[in-house]
Amino acid sequence: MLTIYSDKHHLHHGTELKDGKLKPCFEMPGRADTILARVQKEALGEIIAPNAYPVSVYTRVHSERYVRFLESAWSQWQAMGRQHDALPLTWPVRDMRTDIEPIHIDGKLGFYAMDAGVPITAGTWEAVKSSADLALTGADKIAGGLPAAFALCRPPGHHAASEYMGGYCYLNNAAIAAQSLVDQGAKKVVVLDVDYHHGNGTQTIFYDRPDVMFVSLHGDPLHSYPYYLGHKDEAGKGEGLGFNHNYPLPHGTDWAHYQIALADALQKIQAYNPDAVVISLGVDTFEHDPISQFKLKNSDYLSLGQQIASLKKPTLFVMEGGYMVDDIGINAVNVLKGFEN
Ligand code: Q9C
Ligand code: ZN
Repeated sequence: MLTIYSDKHHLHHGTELKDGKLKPCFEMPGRADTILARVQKEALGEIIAPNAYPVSVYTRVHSERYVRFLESAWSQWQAMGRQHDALPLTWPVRDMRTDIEPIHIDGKLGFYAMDAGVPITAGTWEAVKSSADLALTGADKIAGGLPAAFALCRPPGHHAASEYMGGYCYLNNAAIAAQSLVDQGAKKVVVLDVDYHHGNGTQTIFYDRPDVMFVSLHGDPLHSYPYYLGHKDEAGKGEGLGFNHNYPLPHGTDWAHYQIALADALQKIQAYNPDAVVISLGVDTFEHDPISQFKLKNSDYLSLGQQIASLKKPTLFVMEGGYMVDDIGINAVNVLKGFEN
């Protein structure tokens, strides 16, 4: 399988507020390095660099002012005389004004964020842009007739919506790629999200659309981040009603239980009969993931790949989460190997 990768992700490494403490993000450069090393070790296939795309491709799913904010946040933060990572600390909750964008950078950070897990540093924008470009390059390959490709994205994207960042995500790489496939002629695209966390950003972006179906298996939001979205009754709205499918699963879910939900999800996807499938590939469903609560084993990821292949659709894999750095290379590449066998 073709892999698309760039070293630019090294430009992004920051801190998050976790358990009441400022800590290095679990989402760290070593993650993509480990996955790349495994791609090479397993001789998965050719590895290419991404093309560069204009901001106008990102604004197909993100608002213009949000993308401009991401681009300029670090310089605005620095202009305040601050040198450490930019993090939000105030949010507009229920009954406050969200129709007026604050001018102060602290106001802007909370306005465009859902949590304090999205540090902005000197190199963040360049890394974020490169990550989206990996997914777009993959989408171009699929649109050009390649049956499958792997965009080794970092930072991840599925928690980012049209106008907010969160959970280590800034631009929604999978959504940008899915939209690119539509813009290149696909009539129907599915985003299947197998990251442990619900892909709230992707769901929200496509919630009222019938041409991009979102399907997600994830930790029940009653107990797991992102907490405020990802319930079973979220089915889409307007024209998009019936084109959103959530499978919230309990703590401790192992492959035996996971595959039952997966089979149901794949059946819905097959019935929809998409022109292409984008997989939001998180491997934080692993039994030893440090921040998640499922119990998948190394070999289960081969089965996951096989199951995805049974759809027999052009498939773009977009890397999302997975934090057991020693094993994420094995698990991500197992999905890709399982898909190809
Ligand atoms: N620090 C992905 O797997 N943790 N994101 C709490 C506040 C959030 C995980 C956030 C975990 C986000 C792409
Ligand atoms: Zn995740």
